[in-house]
Amino acid sequence: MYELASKLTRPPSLSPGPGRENHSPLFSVRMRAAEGGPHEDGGRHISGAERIVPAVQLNPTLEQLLKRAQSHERGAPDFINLRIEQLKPEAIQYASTLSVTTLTVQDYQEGRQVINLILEELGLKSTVGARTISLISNKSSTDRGLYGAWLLDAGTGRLLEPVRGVRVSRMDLAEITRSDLAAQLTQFGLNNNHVLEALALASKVMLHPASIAEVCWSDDPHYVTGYVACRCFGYLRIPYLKPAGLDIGGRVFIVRATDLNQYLHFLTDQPVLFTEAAPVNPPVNWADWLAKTRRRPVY
Ligand code: PML
Repeated sequence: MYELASKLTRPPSLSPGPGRENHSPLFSVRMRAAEGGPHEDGGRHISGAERIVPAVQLNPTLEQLLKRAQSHERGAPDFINLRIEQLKPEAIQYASTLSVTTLTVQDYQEGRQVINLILEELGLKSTVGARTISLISNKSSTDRGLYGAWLLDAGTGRLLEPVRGVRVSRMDLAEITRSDLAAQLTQFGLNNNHVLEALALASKVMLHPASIAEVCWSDDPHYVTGYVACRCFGYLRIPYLKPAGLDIGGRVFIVRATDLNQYLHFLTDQPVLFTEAAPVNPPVNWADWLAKTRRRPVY
């Protein structure tokens, strides 16, 4: 089991990450694409991605992100927003990613039961798990405008503002972390953008003490894997969480009572660069994992 050490303010002990060793400025590059107009005007979400790169990487990064927006299996966007912002060096937080473990399941029904069991291990009521799964699985495939995560109150299971969802922004893996993770993930055939980007996002969300857990599965029709992330168990991948071919997926952050504005500000505005990678563990059957897991009621 890997417990993420709190590294919100501590500078990284190992790799400094791109830009820190030569003091070249870092830029946040964000892409979001939709069909039927911008997301805020009700466009259907097609694709989104986040990078933090030094100036020399801006051109190739823009090219990669544009290509991704234009070649997504969810469709052809008629709205693409590419945004570049220079980051203040002192504003960037450096951190470690969560550890990664794949819990094997037989099918998506079993996968969804495992989500419930993990959330119960964290001390959450079964109604919170049920509400989380129902929110994601009942999201309409034509739901326009919603492309961020829902926030759910950990105690009541009630949806919090903004009900249209929050997009987590300004996080990336430093090059050295990307290579380290690529080497580790390759051993298990998992070195792909879905895993790397979801891991960076979940690791950022879990840096905030109000975050108790995140549950997500992809809205890409042929990507059926999802995860539960939390600080004590790390990033727990579940290979099947929906039937293949379905373009319904989403994210829910289960949060304790907190200053919501400050929480949203952290998720959307705080730049976080992951300069260390926690271990990627071998896959394990979910029941074996659960039998060896110590209950961690954090709520
Ligand atoms: C997404 O890419 O839309 C979410 C992916 C979630 C699971 C990624 C993984 O395989 O770990």
